[in-house]
Amino acid sequence: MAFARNFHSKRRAEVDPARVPPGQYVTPGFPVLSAGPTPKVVAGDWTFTVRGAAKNRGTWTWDTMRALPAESITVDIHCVTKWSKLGTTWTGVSLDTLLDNVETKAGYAVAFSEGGYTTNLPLADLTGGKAWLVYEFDGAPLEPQHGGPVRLLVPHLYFWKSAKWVRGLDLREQDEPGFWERYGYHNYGDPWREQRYAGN
Ligand SMILES: Nc1nc2c(c(=O)[nH]1)N[C@H]1C(S)=C(S)[C@@H](COP(=O)(O)O)O[C@H]1N2
Ligand SMILES: [Mo]
Repeated sequence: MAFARNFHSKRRAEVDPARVPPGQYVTPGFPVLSAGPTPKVVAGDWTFTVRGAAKNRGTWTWDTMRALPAESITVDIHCVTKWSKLGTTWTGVSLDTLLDNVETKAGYAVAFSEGGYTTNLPLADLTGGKAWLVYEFDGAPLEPQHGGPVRLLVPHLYFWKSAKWVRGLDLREQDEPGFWERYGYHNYGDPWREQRYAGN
């Protein structure tokens, strides 16, 4: 028992509290949170489409996406159900790279996924080195339950904005709530301001 207590207090002491947003706890695990069943998405059939209010809309396949410059990033992630996971490492393509040739007046984007999940973000939160399309977690292909083959990663917002099985972006001049946002989750979702639900 004494060992267990020491073990836990030691683990807790290793966490830098400055990295944990208000109301969150740190988990060493990697919980799976999905609103429905895990869809079967085969990498060879996967496409990513930028559509909506833009010139130069485009579609990438697995191969054309993988041919783009890749980055490895290590970031902390924060779920609105209060778990945070520190120091997660992902590999993927920056949204800056994908949106480089997309000319748009749109201020907003709705990310859409295989299976019908959507989530909305200001376009400015997808650019400027803040968001990626990722296909590896911890050096291995992203598991289907975590959104493989490809998910969105937007670590500065609550993790529901990181659409799993992402298939594209709908660019919009007007903001429109996505799946959880329509159910009362906060429209923006900044974990540092504890924007969990509408009205927070
Ligand atoms: N397509 C899709 N993406 C999704 C979800 C979902 O249900 N479907 N859940 C969101 C929520 S609420 C969270 S916390 C994270 C969970 O990702 P994980 O299962 O890899 O931990 O995915 C987000 N992206
Ligand atoms: Mo979540």
